[in-house]
Amino acid sequence: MTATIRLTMAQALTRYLSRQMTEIDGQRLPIFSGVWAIFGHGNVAGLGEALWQERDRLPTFRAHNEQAMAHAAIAYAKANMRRRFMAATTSIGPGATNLVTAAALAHVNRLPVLLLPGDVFANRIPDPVLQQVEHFSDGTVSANDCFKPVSRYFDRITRPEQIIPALQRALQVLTDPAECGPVTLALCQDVQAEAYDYPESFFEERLWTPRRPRPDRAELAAAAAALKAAKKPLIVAGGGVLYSGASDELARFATQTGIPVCETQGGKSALPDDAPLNMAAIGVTGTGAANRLAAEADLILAVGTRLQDFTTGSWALFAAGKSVIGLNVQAFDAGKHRALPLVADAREGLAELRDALGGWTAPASWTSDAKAGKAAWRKEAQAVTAATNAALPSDAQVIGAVQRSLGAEVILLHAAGGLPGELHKLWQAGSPGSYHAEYGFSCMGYEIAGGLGAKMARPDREVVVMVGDGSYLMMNSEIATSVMLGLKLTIVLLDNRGFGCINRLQNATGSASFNNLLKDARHETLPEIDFVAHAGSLGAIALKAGSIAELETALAQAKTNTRTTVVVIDTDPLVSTGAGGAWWDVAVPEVSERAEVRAARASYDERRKRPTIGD
Ligand SMILES: Cc1ncc(C[n+]2csc(CCOP(=O)(O)OP(=O)(O)O)c2C)c(N)n1
Ligand SMILES: [Mg+2]
Repeated sequence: MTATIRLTMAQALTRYLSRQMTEIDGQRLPIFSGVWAIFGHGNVAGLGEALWQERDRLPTFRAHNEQAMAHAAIAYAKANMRRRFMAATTSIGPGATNLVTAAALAHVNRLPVLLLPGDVFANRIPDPVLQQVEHFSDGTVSANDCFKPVSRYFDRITRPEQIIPALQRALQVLTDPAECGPVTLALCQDVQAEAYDYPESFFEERLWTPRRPRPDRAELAAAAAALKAAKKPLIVAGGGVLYSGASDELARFATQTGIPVCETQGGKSALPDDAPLNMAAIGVTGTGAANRLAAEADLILAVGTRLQDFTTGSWALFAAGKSVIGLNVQAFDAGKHRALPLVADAREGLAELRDALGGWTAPASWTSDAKAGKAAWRKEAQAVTAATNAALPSDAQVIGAVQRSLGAEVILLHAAGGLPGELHKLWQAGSPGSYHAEYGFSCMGYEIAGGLGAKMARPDREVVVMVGDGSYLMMNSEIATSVMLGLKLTIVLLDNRGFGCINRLQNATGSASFNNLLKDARHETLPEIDFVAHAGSLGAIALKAGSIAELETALAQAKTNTRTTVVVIDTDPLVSTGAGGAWWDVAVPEVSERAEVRAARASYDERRKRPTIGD
């Protein structure tokens, strides 16, 4: 007879989670390092009690906002290169729907997170319970159905034994490099508390090791042949390079073949900025060095990238007639835009492709031209990041100060606003993972909570969050959690009094400044927000830097602080770096009262005549 143990569904869930293991650098570790929880009636009695019982093996962390706690969990997985994860549990109703944006963020970025929202009573007897969304024509619908389009796997647990297959499927998805993304298990609140005789074998420790699929022989041969025929090949390195731990192999590949490498937002820091063939950022927010090569290249080897529009300049960046090889562990990405697919793990794929190429190298003139372009770009970047006495420095000048004060080995984290573009171009990343950009969803409010997750993953590193005033105001409450948990962040807050980058985009598409900067929004009183007082009230050390010189002093001080430190600096909302960059397709109105919009539409139509390979 199978030995069983009588547990509630919630107890079975926490017991199972705590027994799933991974191995990193020879060390066996729990694959779930904890659960973020905000309790309500939908999870406190069931899952709350179970988490308490398991608290020594599976720690619980409390946050202030469900979306933010999921951001922390997602950033934790990203900073761990998807090798370790966290779960997040909420009550039903608003607690659950607060998680939906974070689920979408994890979905877009292909990042693993286990979401455990509470759900309504499976037995329906007390319906409608507090916070239940009643659907008039479908009794099986609850607010948690919102998770379906933004989860890689969704299940609703309406009987206690269902948790057995659901958890196994959850772990399969979370640990699969191709399928990887958010898993949502909606836990009916009565079922959380229901007991069942679970087989003891279900709770045996299980080791999960990452799968590294090797290329198909025919795809490999076709990719090698295409590369050998290329005169001007270019590598585009995406986040998949980092997640696969393929940085060393990429460096070897580039050195052996002489093919220059460009990095997407997700792929930045795959190679250190000063690696000889690293042309750094590509695309809309790319360097002049990378984008010039992209415009000339006859073959793009896209490694571990989703090829989003910021990378491809809405597909206008590349010249017509070039071909693409899609080296990706996910066939969906590998075959995008008529690419020759090379479905494989990035590290394995690059190594086998290098072998298949024998001693082939790209023409020497292409390689030396690339190196010269990089040197020229560094000079341009130096000029825009140099120190200044300007009363309102640019984002680029602030970035220069942060880099000079804190170096390349911090973990620099950002997500939305003008900063991603400037940092992608200008930040000189150090070792793999030192640059953490959430630019798949570019979600305002990811930054501070994400910093918290990154710090949990890498407590040995200084985590530096760069954030605009808009993003800060959208979500800042986890500053208090960082203080409470002793997880120190250095937060640099650039206050340009509004949504600077969207105001610039608005003007660039011919519209008047309207509803973005505070001064251009309907108001009775123009707000003077005291960010120093605000951050201080949450427990951080907070100070204002009146200039770039003061910022450098403040950051030197922040480095020695053991508590979260927020340094606020006023910046110019109208300036962004002109050097580098590429076109981005943002549709301009076809008819308008404004002559500026009509002119912008005319140049938009002109640009769209350029051939693209976005077919
Ligand atoms: C949650 C969310 N809402 C809206 C947007 C659209 N958006 C992108 S950047 C931005 C403004 C950001 O303002 P701020 O953080 O101050 O940065 P700045 O543009 O001033 O550099 C907005 C509204 C978004 N990315 N995320
Ligand atoms: Mg702003």
